[in-house]
Amino acid sequence: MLSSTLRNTVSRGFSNTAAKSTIGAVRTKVSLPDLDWDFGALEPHISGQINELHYTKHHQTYVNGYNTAIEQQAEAKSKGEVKKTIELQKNINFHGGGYTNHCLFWKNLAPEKQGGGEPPSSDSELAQRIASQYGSIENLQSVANAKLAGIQGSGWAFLVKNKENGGALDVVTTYNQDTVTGPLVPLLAIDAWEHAYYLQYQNVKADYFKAIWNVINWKEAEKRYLVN
Ligand code: MN3
Repeated sequence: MLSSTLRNTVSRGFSNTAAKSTIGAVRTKVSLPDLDWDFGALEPHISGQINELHYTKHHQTYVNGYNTAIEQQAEAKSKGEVKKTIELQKNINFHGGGYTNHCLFWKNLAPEKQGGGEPPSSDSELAQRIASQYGSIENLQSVANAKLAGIQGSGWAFLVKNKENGGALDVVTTYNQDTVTGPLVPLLAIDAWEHAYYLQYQNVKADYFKAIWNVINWKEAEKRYLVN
């Protein structure tokens, strides 16, 4: 139930961030997704304090910012204010990306008691793809951690499936709240903003990147690999 609610919310976010005309369309406000676990459930890898602030403050800000920008843009469009309409698109992309990325992030994390950190089943398509491309899940994690470490400032790393390349996997990074679009289907989203780790890991972000694999929800990544 929760997962289908979240999936609906995520897909709604994607369709809203696509710059299609909203004239005459019903604008649905986005809201925070339900979490499948308590704030403290990812400890010791991610502290409860981080999760609480991250979800109730940071993610909420993107929700609010997106809803506001969509309303403002609809108003600007209705008045024929082209310059303002274009300017507001920046806010829509930023907050809509932040909203979407965090929905992916929460869902692709799970407490160890709920399967967090357990690699995908070896007979799954995803596990076989990882083995053929990276040799092992450990190698994939090393590639991802190196890319995460290479982000200068705020951004995200995504494990993606490229629909235009036979479903090949790749690890891509984005800056700020840019999300992945087009043929790139996000399987995992990892938040590399300081707010995601600083209260616990301070300046040693490499330790956060290592630790997060203990709470990665590979079951969710497997689902995303198959569904999309
Ligand atoms: Mn964040």
